[in-house]
Amino acid sequence: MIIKKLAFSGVQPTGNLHLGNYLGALKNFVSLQNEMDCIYCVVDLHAITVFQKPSELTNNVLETTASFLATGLKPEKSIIFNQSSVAGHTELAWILNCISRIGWLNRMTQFKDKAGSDKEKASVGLYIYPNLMAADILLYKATHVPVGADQKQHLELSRDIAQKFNKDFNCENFFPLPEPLIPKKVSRIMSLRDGAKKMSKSEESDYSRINLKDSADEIKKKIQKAKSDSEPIPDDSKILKQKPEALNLLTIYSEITKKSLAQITSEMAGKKYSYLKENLAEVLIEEITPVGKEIQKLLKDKSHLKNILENGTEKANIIAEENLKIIREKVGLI
Ligand code: AQP
Repeated sequence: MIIKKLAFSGVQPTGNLHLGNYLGALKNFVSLQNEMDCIYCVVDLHAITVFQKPSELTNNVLETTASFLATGLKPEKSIIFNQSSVAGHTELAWILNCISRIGWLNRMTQFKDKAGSDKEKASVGLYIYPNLMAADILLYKATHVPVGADQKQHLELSRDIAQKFNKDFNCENFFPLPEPLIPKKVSRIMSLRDGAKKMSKSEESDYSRINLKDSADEIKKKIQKAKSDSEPIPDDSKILKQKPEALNLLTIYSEITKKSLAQITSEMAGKKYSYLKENLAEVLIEEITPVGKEIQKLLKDKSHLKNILENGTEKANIIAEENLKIIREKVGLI
């Protein structure tokens, strides 16, 4: 049986998109457009698993859409829409809630991280979020999912759920087992303040991340203040691995300049981090500020952004309804 390749991925509208989202996900989204059909979703229902101010959420949905377009997603090539506008996501999520096992969800590390020490106070939505993510992917029978490394475990759960559905309803290969597409070098960009934490929208300190909308001055300041190391840059990769903040800066530099990490470290070995930071700020400003300017420009015409989402919703809904009709039959729902 020939299965048509289809990519699906989502981004939460929880604030400014940052360099981690850009290198770990968005750049991959853009290049996949030339390889297969793609569906990209602003996952607003995932965002509300943690309280969002309603007016901020609305703005963030449009800003995430603008960020998709500014980084190179094309509505003529990819379906771009927001999750809550296609009701099939929540319907399938309910069905999958009944397939997924509590023991599987108990193993999800992102819930443990996000819920913090008082899990009793976390929303039920946050706990079952990975089932909704499985529904997002399986609703379109997606075969490939471009994501950062932090989503790997959720993707594995989606595969387990797909497999159990196929087995329970005796329909081998009905849901393809979605493959994660995780960029090797930049699968997890770390915080500029703490090399043990990933760069994140919800991290309190804005100095922990480079936002796509940051000005040249802000980028420069954040890179200058980024945690590095008091020793000069080592040429030994074993030493570098023990210095996560320094490794993070060199990895970002290597990705943006498209040179290998080995080449960068041998060029910079023995130099102070201030030298790397100067060069890094320069290449980041060149790469990121045009994206930020394009986001600002697109945000001036909100009705254009809403139109793009509406058109995408129409297209996504057709595929979702076709698939859901069969899913309902398989489950025995009339
Ligand atoms: N630091 C990162 N490095 C590499 N990839 C990353 N991604 C996120 N952070 C990094 C990838 O970006 C895509 C969209 O992520 P998301 O915004 O939907 O959710 P998230 O992973 O929870 O991102 P944040 O920034 O940490 O958001 P908040 O703070 O709201 O939870 C995903 O493919 C993700 O892997």
